[in-house]
Amino acid sequence: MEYIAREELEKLQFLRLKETLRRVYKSSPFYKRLFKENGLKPLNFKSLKDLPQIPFTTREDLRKNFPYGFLTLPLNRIVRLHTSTGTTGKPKAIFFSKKDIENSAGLIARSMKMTGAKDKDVFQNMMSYGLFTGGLIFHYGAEKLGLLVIPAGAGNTERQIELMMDFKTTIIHITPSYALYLADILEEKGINPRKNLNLRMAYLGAEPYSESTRQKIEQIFNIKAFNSYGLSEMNGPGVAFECQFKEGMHLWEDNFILEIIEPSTGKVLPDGEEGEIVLTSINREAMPILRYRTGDIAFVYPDKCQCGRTHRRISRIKGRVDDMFIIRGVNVFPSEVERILMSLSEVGRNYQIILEREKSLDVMRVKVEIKKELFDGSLEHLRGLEEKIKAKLKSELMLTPKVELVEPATLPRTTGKAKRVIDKREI
Ligand code: DLL
Repeated sequence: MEYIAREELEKLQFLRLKETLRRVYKSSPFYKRLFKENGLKPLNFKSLKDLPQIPFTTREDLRKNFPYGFLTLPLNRIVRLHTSTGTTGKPKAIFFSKKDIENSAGLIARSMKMTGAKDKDVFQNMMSYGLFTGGLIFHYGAEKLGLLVIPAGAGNTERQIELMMDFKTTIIHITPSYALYLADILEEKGINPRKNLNLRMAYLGAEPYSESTRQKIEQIFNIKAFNSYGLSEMNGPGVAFECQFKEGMHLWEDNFILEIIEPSTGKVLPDGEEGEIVLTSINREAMPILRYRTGDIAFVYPDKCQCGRTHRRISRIKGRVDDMFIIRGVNVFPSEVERILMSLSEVGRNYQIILEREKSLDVMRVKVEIKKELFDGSLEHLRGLEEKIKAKLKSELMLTPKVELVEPATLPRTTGKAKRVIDKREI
């Protein structure tokens, strides 16, 4: 399936799309209504090109129809739910049939195999088990591929280290911010991750991070780190994954139809142009979602991957449409700030962006942890560095930030998804 000819892949996509349209038209309360309101009938879809006739589905739609408004199966056919917390209100609840669970495990197994995972590997899953998909969905996939799975979950870092050492863990699944936190704790305990651990790979995902952060993690642990993308609404992880060439993530197009749109107009953009990822699940039973606006910003690589797989690749996620903030007219993605900071060798592993208002002007203050080796009990001798960071941010972002250096390991650390931006402007 990974190397299927494009033409065959598109044929399969259309078959699965038709099946999905029939299913939602017949049984999903939300889509029954939507199709009726827009005069749409599954029979009228003659090719993939007809897909844009369907209006987008948004997070707001999921929220308004919470909890069961998207289901296409009765509850006796549903075996699990996961949720994803939004910024406000109720979480989004996503349901799985037995086949959906089996299928999502298959996509994880396929992704892990692509990176070179073997059944003799020891896999420590350091993402939260429970309502979050990063734990269980990945777990089932790793088991399917036959690895020894340690269901460690997130947090309890000392215990994680003990597990890694006792069982000689070779692969970890972890958020990039937790990986950096883990590195801090290992350092504090005098354990050298390059020598005292047996890691060879990490799967990093669930939040935006920069290429420099990936490289930092690879260097600290002496491993290969692969980017992994997904969202609860589309099973969770296993939507797109990097291959050995690590240039973009292959999005599994036999399961999802990929579109990139211009966020303000909804216009579909050609490959190569940056915009919002829109996904249609075409291999889900319990709760297929059509043309879902993910909010995630990326582009599709227009060329073929050296590995020969035919599923198109999406770029590293730049951020979410709603993470972007505007300071004095300049649009800033937190991931841009991160990329700039992490490219400086003096910068440590953590940072925080604070947005505030000074005399009715918006200001971006960036707190930056310095590298441990530079800290001698005071920050006084580092004024020059402060200026350097400020100048670098200013020249790349076109806005003048305030920069505040802080001691290593003093900013809040997380074992899950990091919250980097604190917006005090409304208060
Ligand atoms: O985070 C699923 C997941 C678990 C993906 C484990 C990868 C690994 P949600 O909690 O619903 O699901 O959050 C989905 O997280 O829309 C993106 O904004 C962000 N995200 C996920 N993976 C990446 C990534 C899981 N590799 C939301 N890079 C998505 C950047 C990511 N952002």
